[in-house]
Amino acid sequence: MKYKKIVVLTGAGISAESGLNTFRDMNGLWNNHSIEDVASLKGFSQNPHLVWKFYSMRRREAGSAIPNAAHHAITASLATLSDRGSSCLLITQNVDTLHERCQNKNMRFGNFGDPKCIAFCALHGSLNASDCVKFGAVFTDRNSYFDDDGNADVKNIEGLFQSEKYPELGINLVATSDGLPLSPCCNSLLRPHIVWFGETPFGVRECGRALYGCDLFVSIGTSGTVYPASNFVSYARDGRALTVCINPEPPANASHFQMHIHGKATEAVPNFFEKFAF
Ligand code: BJW
Repeated sequence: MKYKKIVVLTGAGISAESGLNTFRDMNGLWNNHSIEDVASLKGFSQNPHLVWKFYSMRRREAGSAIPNAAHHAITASLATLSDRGSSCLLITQNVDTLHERCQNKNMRFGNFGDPKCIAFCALHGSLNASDCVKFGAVFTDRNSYFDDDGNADVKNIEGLFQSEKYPELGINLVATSDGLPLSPCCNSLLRPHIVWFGETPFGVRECGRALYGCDLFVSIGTSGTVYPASNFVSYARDGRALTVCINPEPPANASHFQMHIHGKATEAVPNFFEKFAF
């Protein structure tokens, strides 16, 4: 086995061929609002309707997308490498849950350090959950609260939230009359379970530890512009890993990589794992 400790990082580009826009495709703008306006706590505090309209649209788009050949190749390759004794970590900046949907009965994602599985970290959160703004309780929630025209869309809302902490509890949905979802625990607003600018990403400490100790780091479909993910390549290099970048164009942090594969994810990723990683 060539590589014993492997870390793969993905960004929006891996889901482009599943039909989901990258942030660069959106030109950093959504409906004349900057991404920072809809992806910050300040933006949410100033205009929760705007933010929920944006994430309702994102939930609908991600819900109808399906994983592509690149998502499947990563899962299958890391599962094989893990079966053969390598320790593997998949970190995604994406919130679209397409990696998670590649799990099957032979291969499930696990936590950091779980033996015989692929460790998985959704660094920037997930579109499939919401948080209570007051207590931080996390609820499974795939609802789209506003339709394409920006109107409150309460008729299709699932009437039940599930708390990951208390899965046995069925909790009835409450929403304000103008469509904003309220937390089942205390009636405060719910917010999307997303890491916004200025907030601490999930699992950074564990990711850092894995990056310093890895011998292969592969970055796929990310522009290398958003910290801390943009620095992961440097952590891996400090630990003397081979660093590989798969992207159609050089990302902002290109100079930190030793190997560049220029191409689209659905072609370049399966090729890379087939020819190089085993
Ligand atoms: C293809 C392809 C194909 C196309 N195949 N590829 C100044 C002020 C305030 C803050 C900062 C500041 N300077 C730095 C900061 C920190 C800030 C930051 O980095 N800001 C920069 C914009 C400057 N970062 C943070 O605030 C982060 N938190 C933080 O730093 O906390 C402190 C801390 C750190 C560590 C430990 C403890 C504490 C939080 C960042 C949260 C980012 N959130 C977002 C939005 C939420 C998610 C959502 O709504 O979806 O996450 S921003 C957005 O960017 C999203 C993405 O996950 C992220 C990365 O984007 P990505 O994936 O790279 O997409 P694109 O579009 O940029 O690139 C796509 C690439 O694909 C391109 O290269 C294409 O070529 C390629 N591509 N088609 C393969 N077919």
